[in-house]
Amino acid sequence: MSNVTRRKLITTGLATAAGAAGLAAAARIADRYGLIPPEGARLYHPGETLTYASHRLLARQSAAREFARGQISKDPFPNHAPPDGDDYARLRAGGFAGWRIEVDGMVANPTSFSLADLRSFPSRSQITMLQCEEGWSFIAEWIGTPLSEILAAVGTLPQARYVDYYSIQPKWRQSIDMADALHPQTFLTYGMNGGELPEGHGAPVRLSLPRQLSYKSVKYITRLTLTDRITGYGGKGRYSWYAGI
Ligand SMILES: Nc1nc2c(c(=O)[nH]1)N[C@H]1C(S)=C(S)[C@@H](COP(=O)(O)O)O[C@H]1N2
Ligand SMILES: [Mo]
Repeated sequence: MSNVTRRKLITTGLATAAGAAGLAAAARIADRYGLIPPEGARLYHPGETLTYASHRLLARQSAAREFARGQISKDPFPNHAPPDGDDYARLRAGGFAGWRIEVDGMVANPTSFSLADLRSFPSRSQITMLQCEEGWSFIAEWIGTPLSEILAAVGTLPQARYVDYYSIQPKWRQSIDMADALHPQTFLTYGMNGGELPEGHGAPVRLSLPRQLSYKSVKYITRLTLTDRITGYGGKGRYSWYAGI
């Protein structure tokens, strides 16, 4: 091997090694600052990592756009497959008086909330866009209680890092991390466009997460569990965990 090709071989090798080491260092730093979504070690899943990292970096409080009342969509589309079984029908027939939202896991005071309980917390409204992963969207006013109010009331323990949430429809189980759970635009939503939340849109209560694709905005919420790890979520494989937009 001539000197020139040998030198070229070494410099190429060094550059490659430096590149790999650089990537590994970047991965370590990104991980240390909580910039890699917890869905596996996904520095190599650039889209997901980028939205997660930029949401976390952008003041840690990046907000979804809010719209004017006149921009509310005329015909919001309920992507609706009604909950099957008798339970939902029975609860609806009773005006949802018997509906409960259990909050348990890593909390000081596990609590079962009725809708009346929920309504006794501060009520907020926001006009935001619901954006489905399939490409359609609409703008609506969402009325509810910031999830942070509920988490404060039950005494979230410091080791809690995620909120798992469950629907009366078992396959719509999802999870978010504490940054999203405590975000001021994250609501437990019970009203829409000035009225009650319609059945098709998740009555009596759904999550609203306007910074994420709307499959995270689970309808017919029955339970929230605080955990220190992601224990599972619906649509794994088809839907990514974070889904930031
Ligand atoms: N329980 C439950 N939550 C759900 C769904 C569902 O079918 N069941 N669909 C999800 C999807 S994919 C979308 S796009 C939105 C649709 O919200 P909408 O019905 O209010 O339009 O709800 C999300 N939350
Ligand atoms: Mo969707």
